[in-house]
Amino acid sequence: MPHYLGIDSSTQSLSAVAIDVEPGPGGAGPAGPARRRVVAEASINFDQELPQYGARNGVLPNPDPKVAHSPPLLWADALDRIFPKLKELGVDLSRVRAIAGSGQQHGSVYLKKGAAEALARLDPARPLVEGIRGIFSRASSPIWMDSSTTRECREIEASVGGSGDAEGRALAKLTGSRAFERFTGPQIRKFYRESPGGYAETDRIHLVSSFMATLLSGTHATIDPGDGAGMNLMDLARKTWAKAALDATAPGLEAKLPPVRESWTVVGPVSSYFVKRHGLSKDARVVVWSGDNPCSLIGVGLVKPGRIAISLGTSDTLFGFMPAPVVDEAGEGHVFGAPTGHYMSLICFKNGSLAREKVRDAYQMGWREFDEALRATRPGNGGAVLLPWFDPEITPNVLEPGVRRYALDARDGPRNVRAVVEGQMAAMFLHSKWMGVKTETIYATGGAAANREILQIMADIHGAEVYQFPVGKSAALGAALRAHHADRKAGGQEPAWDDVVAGFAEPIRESRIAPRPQYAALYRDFVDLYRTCEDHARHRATERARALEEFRKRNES
Ligand code: XUL
Repeated sequence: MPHYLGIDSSTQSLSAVAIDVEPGPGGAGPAGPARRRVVAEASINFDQELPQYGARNGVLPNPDPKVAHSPPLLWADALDRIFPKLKELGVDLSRVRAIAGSGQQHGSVYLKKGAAEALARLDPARPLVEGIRGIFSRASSPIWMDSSTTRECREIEASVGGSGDAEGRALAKLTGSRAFERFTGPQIRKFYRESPGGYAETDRIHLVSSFMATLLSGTHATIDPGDGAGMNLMDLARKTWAKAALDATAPGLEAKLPPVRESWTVVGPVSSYFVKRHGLSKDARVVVWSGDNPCSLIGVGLVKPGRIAISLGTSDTLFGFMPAPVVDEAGEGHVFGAPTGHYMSLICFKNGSLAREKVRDAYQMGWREFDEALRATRPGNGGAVLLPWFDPEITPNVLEPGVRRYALDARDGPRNVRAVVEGQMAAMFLHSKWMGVKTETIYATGGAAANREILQIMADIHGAEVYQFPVGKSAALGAALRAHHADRKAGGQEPAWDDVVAGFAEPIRESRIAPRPQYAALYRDFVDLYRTCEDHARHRATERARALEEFRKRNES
């Protein structure tokens, strides 16, 4: 039976999921669940297994909290090391028919002329990193956690929309998002401004996704509309580079970018390095990689409208399938391409798992104690609110980090634990309103989705039922499913997405967590209170005090 491989290059780790799919009768028909299975899941944690790159939580320490870069060599090294791990787990790599991948979004990799030639000449007897040390025109890669490009954001928005367009509406309409600090275009502009020589020396700018596909295939890979939309450079409707955005960003940029191609594009066969070093078949196809969120959309089976997913990972994201783009023109949301050829809506919170971990660690707890704290405290926390802005926040846009506590004693561990989770869930509820979806069901994924106490709070605050998934690595699984889809397309079939995801990306029925009706009114008040605290942190003290009083009057006996 052929294997399909999905690899997820994320902020703190690189993971792989290998699946088996036996074609139905005639090769194209739907295959039942019995014929589909996950063969192996493997992971490399950067801090634990590759500390020599000096990153912490996958990011290079920097005195400026707004700057977040990672070493691209670290990602390449992890890619080289995942194949022996899969082999150890019994995966016969020669049976892999196609590999697709998922990358943390927005991060960029800068390569000199001759990079592809160097990749074609790699010596399979030596580790990958030894052969690619010289290909970079910029040693480190700005990643999605970087928030140091506010100036460039405003410049790009003004250039595309004119000086009257303070909210970046024109750019949002064109590219799916107003300018965001972490997006690739503003990052490229900053590099061009601060290091014009380095920019001139750069022959190709890749996303994390297209860089990894380039390593695997030994040829410059294309970018798909899912990840391309996270750059503030792609015309969302046409799925091509947008001239106005390119011109606003840096001179000569188009020549440095790989072209945008559909999410099922086959980049080429796997390079001879991976064939000889790791025993992959020389016919194995490398499929264009996409962003982690577009891949997760597939990994949780969102190939039709009507449901949303929440991913609790390094970043927390909330996303849903969209048949046609509806852009949040002046807001905080994004529209990306979906790997099905449609669209997806998304909001992203930077203070996700790292914020939960910071609170856990501050009170010397493990996850068990964290859960106990959630069980021991009351819904609504007596009106205590914590704004979890340990790092600069993306949603809402908060550039000066700092945790804010309202009616909450910093020494009270259990209530702080509840406050961080309730705060995160309230923020998701509030800031997803623009999507206009009445959420009845949420698919939960990402590491923290294993935690049912957290999911209960999610269900209660959103007033929606929540489901878990058998495969936690939804981005890597989604990539494996994309590999399968692209392989069938390349073989002349027209696989239906429903069929592609069937038997894999299905929630566990028995995992259903229902919202508790007795807390519905309380959490409505809590969300209001949370909103006023957010506003207060942005200077609206009076309303917050009134809302707290109101909350207590109604909910405290
Ligand atoms: C999405 C975003 C993050 C990264 C890292 O816009 O910035 O979710 O993709 O996972």
